[in-house]
Amino acid sequence: MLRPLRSIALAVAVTAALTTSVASQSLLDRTPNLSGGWLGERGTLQFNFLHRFSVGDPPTRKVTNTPTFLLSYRLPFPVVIGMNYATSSDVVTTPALPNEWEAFARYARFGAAVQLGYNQAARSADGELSAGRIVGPVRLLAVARFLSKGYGTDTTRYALGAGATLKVHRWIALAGDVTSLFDRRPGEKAAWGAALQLAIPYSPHTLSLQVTNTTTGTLQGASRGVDKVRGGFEFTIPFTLSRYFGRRKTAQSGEGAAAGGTVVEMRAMAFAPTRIEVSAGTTVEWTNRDQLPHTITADDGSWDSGPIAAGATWRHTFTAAGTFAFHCTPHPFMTGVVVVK
Ligand SMILES: [Cu+2]
Repeated sequence: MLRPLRSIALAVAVTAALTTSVASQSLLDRTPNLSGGWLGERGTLQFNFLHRFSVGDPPTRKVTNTPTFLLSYRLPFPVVIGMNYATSSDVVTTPALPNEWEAFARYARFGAAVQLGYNQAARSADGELSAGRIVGPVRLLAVARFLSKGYGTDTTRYALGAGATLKVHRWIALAGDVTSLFDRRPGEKAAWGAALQLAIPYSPHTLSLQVTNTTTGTLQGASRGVDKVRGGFEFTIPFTLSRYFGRRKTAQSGEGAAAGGTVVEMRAMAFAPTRIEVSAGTTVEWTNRDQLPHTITADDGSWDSGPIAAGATWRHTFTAAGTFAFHCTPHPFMTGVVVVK
């Protein structure tokens, strides 16, 4: 009992000393079986789907799909709440429960994250401590997990895992991980995963093409390897709720955000600054610093730049006072606001 606790405390101390936080939810920052301690962007609803496929024994060689769906929401403070739902789960085999739910909350600070949750299939309170450190193009990850009722038994189980991502390009990373339960039982293998992680250029989505010997994406599922290799993919979809409901994001973005500034840049799929304040009669100038066209489109449709080519500039004169929210039509997550006084 004490030995695993000591090991976990050691792992946490080591990983906490190596901290770098990653706010975004990008598969380029994590591996198939480690969360990487992500939170997602503030006010963002995250929907990820993970599908893993295995081929059964002859003669039928039935293909089984084990999907895990993640829905999570990043709160205004550094906490994400979420749930995983998986089918064809093997976390609990007796009684046969093919469906698995896990609800969790994760808090991250200084590059380390604490996750606590409840796995309904195993009737288990599960937790994870994770930490990451970025060293050049490499992100190192480590986790320590406890499962109060591992795999539906009355036994508390512990696991330690480590992994790394290697960014080989702005949009491409390689990822791998190994996680092991303490005192593995017959049939329980060390869990491993290897993946090609891809960002979909000029979109907020990322895609993972992976092989692993785990089944579901919950803490229990990701901690135990089985005697079967699965191939699969994961896809991440963030929804910026503030875009659809109520208040717009109005954060100042530093340079160029000084009062009276009339120049906005479109850079890395975002407006900078996202908010400017001008007096009536002012001409605001938008310059596209990206390699693809953007638009400046009033949310109420009252004006629209049409496509602004890479490197081009578009101007609009604001004659009346008011608050004018705008977005980019092809990239609706790009939003900004002009306040005319
Ligand atoms: Cu755009």
